[in-house]
Amino acid sequence: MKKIIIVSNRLPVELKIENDKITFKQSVGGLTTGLSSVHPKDHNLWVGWLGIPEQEIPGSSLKDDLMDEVIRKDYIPIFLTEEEIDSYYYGYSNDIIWPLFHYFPEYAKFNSYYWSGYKKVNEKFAREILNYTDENDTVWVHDYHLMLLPAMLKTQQSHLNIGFFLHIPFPTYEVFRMLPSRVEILKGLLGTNLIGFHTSEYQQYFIESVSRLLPCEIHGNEIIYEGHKTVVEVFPMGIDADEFENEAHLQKEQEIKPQSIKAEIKEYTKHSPQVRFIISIDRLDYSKGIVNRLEAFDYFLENNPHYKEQVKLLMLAVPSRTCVPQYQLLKKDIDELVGRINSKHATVRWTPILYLFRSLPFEDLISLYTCSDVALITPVRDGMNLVAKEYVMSRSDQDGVLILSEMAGASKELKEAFIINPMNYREISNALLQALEMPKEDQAKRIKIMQDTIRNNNVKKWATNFLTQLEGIPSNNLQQESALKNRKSIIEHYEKAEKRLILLDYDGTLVGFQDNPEMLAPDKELTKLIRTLAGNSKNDLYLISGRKKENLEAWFADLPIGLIAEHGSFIRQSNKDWKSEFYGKSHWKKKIQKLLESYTEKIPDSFIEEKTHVLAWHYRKVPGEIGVRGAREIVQMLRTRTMDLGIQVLNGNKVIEVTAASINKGNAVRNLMRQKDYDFILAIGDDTTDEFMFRQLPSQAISIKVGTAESAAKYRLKDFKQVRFFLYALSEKETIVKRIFDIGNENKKQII
Ligand code: ADQ
Repeated sequence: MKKIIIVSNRLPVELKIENDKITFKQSVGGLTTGLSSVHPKDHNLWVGWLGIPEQEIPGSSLKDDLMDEVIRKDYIPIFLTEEEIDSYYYGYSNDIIWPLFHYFPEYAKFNSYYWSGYKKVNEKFAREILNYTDENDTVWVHDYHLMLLPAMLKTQQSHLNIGFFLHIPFPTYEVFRMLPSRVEILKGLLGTNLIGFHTSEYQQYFIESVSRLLPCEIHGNEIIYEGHKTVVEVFPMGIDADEFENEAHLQKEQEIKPQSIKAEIKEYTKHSPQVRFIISIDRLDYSKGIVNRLEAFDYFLENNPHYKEQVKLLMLAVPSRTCVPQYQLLKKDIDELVGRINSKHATVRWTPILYLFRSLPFEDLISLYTCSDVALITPVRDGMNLVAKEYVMSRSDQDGVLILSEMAGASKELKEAFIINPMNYREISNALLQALEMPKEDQAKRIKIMQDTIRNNNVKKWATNFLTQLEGIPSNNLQQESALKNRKSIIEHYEKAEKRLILLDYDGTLVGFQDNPEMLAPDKELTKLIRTLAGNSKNDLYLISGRKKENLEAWFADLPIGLIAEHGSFIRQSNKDWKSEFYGKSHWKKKIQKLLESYTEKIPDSFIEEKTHVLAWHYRKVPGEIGVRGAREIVQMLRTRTMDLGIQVLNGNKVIEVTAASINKGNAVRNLMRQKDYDFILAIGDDTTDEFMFRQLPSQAISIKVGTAESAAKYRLKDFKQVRFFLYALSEKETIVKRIFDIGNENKKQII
């Protein structure tokens, strides 16, 4: 039976060791609730660290007891030493990735000790997980601590279905590129079949970083890297909406428990009934914008003195990473700032800020949410921010106002909040004023819409959506086998045949890509290879390309081969004249030329190439995303606005080509196949235009896709070097191949 293995840095348990006795209790939280329909259930497992150093777990019998207890609950603990915790957790995860991904590069302490610890612990997780996995299991890895793990698992067990969710922001390329180990991190993540982010911005930033740093193909939200496809999707995480709603209702009806926060609030409001509360809750972290919030509140009081003694900021800061100097410093700054603001505005009866530095039980949290007229949530960066959603769901009377930073992922969903820039304290102060003065009906309108949004995408749905999509993606998602691996049987077929048709694309198939394709004339080795293949009287060899006929003729006229130019518009049999295969008119060109020109004007370094029956817009010299975005727009416009022109759009490698709809390599090949009764047909190509050719071939033909994009071809080869090796293997005995390429065993392995 297939099982699901959840992996996160921490197991959702809290361990306590007292008097040589270990107790542990289930910790509650968004992730645990979200995954409660997955774990514990059906032998599914959850793998993670127990949260304390291995050295602190006394005695081996106690450790065995712990293991028994934990495993009985389908948890698999990872034991980490103090050194590992220091380098992997406090170091690489929290001192490099956390600050960098939250746009605090100045706090990132890049060093190789952290990096080697991170790799070591990711490997430790991989080793342990592989002890429990069967071939088609699903593994769902969570968060930034384990970004190398997916590829580590995939290399060992390619049939695993691996998903990854990042709970924090993925930064823009300009920030991500600072990471010294950026390429390794991306490669690690691309071991997954599905990666999830909270927002479409993080998704796009990730895709852009991959496109800039790795040689891969990107089709929309799919990345194909080294023969493996990763789908990149958006899954905004929700909360357990019912739980917050129910607890808030319950507290309204229940008697107030003595000594609870609610009792204290009631006591306070008895003496100061006019005071309205503004709530803020977060872990004490520099990404949460606590200082900005305090300064904005100070500004608000200064500029709205009539609100003195009328409002109180309830600021709950949960201790976090308290042994890290950075956080100790932040705590000191906040303590001082709270003191300064309180002393500046306080009266005998009133202090403006009630500051709690501690964690609170769930019921107390709800009491704070329900007693507060406004929630002031101002992170300078936040992956999602669940507190915003929790506040909204706890407002069972459908009142209250949410002020939310535009830098929190939640702002993309909660559009009825006051969305503010956390760096602009005037804007925050204005929002606060408007929130405090908003009529109840307006509050209700906004809260209701937000409650529906949150209910409709609760955390259980989030988990189900992710897993359903992950399970729908085949684990080994690019199925074709290497043509080299199958060359023995292909050669046998070739040798038996008497009439062979060989169709070879040129750019990207026989030669690599370059910024200046004019320079890609065939080298001596290639000319020799083509001559050898074409010299065999049983072979009809054609080069089939999108290039102009003049270009192909200049390079290949002397060889005994056929040439097909402009995607099939022209054909030239060996030693004969060119013949046009297309008799229509290209009256569409003027209109398309205009449209393409509007893009060459906007996008520097892009250019138009005019061929007889083709117009091409090239963007290979345009840096990064700009070209890709332009190409996307052009394709979209051409597809929607020029439907009546009878043209087609070919989306090639850094080029968009427009031709008459009836011109394509497939039609050209169909005509060729009619010439003779071929008993061996081989077609090799790398581009989307070659797919037309693959689709026209009979089922016994050998079709080979070069590269990793999806294809109708039967086999695959990695690059033009492999193509050349394969063609030599076809035309010569393999010993000769090795001699020609001077391939020792080691080099051969590299090529293959
Ligand atoms: P966090 O940075 O921890 O999570 P957040 O999303 O706000 O941030 O979640 C905090 C959780 O802790 C909330 O569920 C809240 O109720 C709870 N909490 C806060 N203060 C508490 C207190 N005093 N006592 C008890 N509980 C308290 C990371 C990312 C976020 C992302 C989440 C989920 O940094 O951006 O939203 O993961 O993906």
